[in-house]
Amino acid sequence: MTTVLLTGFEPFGGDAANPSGEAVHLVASRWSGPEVLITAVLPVTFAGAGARLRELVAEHRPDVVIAAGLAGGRAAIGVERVAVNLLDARIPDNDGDQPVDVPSAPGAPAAHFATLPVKEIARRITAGGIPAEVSYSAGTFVCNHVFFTALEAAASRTRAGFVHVPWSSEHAPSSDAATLPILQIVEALEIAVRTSLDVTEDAAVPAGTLH
Ligand code: PCA
Repeated sequence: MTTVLLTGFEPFGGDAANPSGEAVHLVASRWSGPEVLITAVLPVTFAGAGARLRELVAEHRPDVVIAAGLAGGRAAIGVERVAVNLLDARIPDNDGDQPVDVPSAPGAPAAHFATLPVKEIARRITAGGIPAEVSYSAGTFVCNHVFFTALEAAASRTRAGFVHVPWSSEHAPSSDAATLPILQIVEALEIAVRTSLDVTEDAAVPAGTLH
């Protein structure tokens, strides 16, 4: 049985809501298979999030792992391509921990690439009328840590990656914040999952940035 693990996060940094956590609940409630979908909402803690993700991967042995998180201020869905082996927290996590300049996984390589078809995912989300792009930095906070952990923990047959989402329109922190309706965030994650299951060769199109 093909299994997908899709995770989101709890609220953090003073926000009342985290659209990534809300969206994975909604994806689960709409899921009709035929693959098994496992969803979880991770704590926004360096100590807890990576460990929980490792447990979920060990328990369910997923074929696809997609972790999602909030990138407040971004206007588009960001399909992350690069996870760095670095924790450099600009704010404390929900435990009050603020690691600076320590590795996500001591002894591991400096970076890992997502093993999802990131360009095709961004292309299909955009084709669905939802703004999306390939992103080349997932930051250095808990999301990047979970992204790096997913790529360390995943079996070689497993495809793993990370999707950053904007604030939801329903819980915008201010009236001029960049947002997307939560239903578009849900649809974007569904497209990311479906594309990861169906597409083995990524699209050979340019998606990089000039700076
Ligand atoms: N976003 C944060 C951590 C949890 C989340 O949803 C990040 O981008 O690191």
